[in-house]
Amino acid sequence: MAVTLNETPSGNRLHIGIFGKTNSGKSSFINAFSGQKVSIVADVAGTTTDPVYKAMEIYPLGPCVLIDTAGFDDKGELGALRIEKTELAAQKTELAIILFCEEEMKQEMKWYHYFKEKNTPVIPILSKTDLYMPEQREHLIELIRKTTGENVCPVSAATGEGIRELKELLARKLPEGYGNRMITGDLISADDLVMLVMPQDIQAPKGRLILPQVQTLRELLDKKCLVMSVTTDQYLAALKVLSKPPKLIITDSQVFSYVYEHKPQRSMLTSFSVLFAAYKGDLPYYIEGAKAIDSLTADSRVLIAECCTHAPLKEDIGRVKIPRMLKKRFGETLKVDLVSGTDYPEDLTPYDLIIQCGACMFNRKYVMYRIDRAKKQQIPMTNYGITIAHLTGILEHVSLP
Ligand SMILES: Nc1nc2c(ncn2[C@@H]2O[C@H](COP(=O)(O)OP(=O)(O)OP(=O)(O)O)[C@@H](O)[C@H]2O)c(=O)[nH]1
Ligand SMILES: [Mg+2]
Repeated sequence: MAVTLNETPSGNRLHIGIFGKTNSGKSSFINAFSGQKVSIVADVAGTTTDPVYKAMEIYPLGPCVLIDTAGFDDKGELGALRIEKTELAAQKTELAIILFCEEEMKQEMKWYHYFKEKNTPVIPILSKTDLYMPEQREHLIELIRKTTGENVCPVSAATGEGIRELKELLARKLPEGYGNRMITGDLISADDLVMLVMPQDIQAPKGRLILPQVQTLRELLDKKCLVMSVTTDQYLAALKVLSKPPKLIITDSQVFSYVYEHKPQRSMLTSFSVLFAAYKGDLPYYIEGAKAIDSLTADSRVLIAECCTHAPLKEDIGRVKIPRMLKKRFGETLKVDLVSGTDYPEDLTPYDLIIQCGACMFNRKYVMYRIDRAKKQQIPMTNYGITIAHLTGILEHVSLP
């Protein structure tokens, strides 16, 4: 949970991935599109190796992350590593731009189908249009249109042709429901009093708030709710001064039991993790996954998937708290493996359960990709907050968005 207000959190930005052969002009395109020197451009195949992630505001799209990737046709061992990174970028991509540059388009179409299968909108581009004679250009546009069944956007990074039109097209192609997802669902509406219990402990970044708190606060303000934020030690004092109980209390899941024990009867209670489980993932699957906790034994193996790569602190929730709770209940021999960042095993079958963090660093598309993989291999999956709520016996008392 290391994302803070003043950094460039990418979890809630529209991720636009740029894909194409080596030398098709991806990096030049991203530079022209952003009006900045984001990526290195060279007349050598394989210039871009690791994907480049550039966060920026694009009118009329709003906050986005542009992802420049390595070309498809990378060969050799290093090539395989690059392709792996390109695949990771593809898993995060919510809107794909594929650069076509010649009649041969086998790889381009492979990626086109990959995105279509995942319901990710794709825009095919004919790149470097300044290099073609008019008939050749029309011929290629028609060929790409016929093969993909999509309108083709002709673009030249050299002359700037097509860039403005493309931005408008992107806004029209936004993924369905994009920007409409609510963190708090219909739990509350205007004028409702909402209390946020947000311990600012050693885990919290100095002088800042973590992203889930920032996003929730912003949404509540936009919804015209009356919001009160307290640290855990001020929770009881705050309840005392209020003339009526809060309609909803949203708490950090680490102090869930305490907040539940002292909550006014009429107040609904939920946690940031539960809200984000629904916002970023598949809440019904997570709740089903939490039930699988009860069938764990001393021989079970659990995977904890942490998205942040922060230096682990004392009492770290994924490394210390959850493993301790599980071992206490099912025995010290229960095995817990932890992966962090974008590491996530291909083969999940050795595990009886996967416990995912709140994923504030990642976008919904990527989290859903992880859940999908767990579903395909029939492995139950849940997240930190829901695990804690289940283990402390309060999941049934939690209000779901
Ligand atoms: N004439 C013209 N040349 C272009 C255009 N876009 C890119 N180029 C040239 O094509 C070459 C490759 O461009 P890059 O942007 O590095 O291509 P890339 O797809 O990022 O290549 P890799 O990173 O190696 O996969 C460079 O020499 C660019 O100057 C364009 O719109 N018009
Ligand atoms: Mg490049």
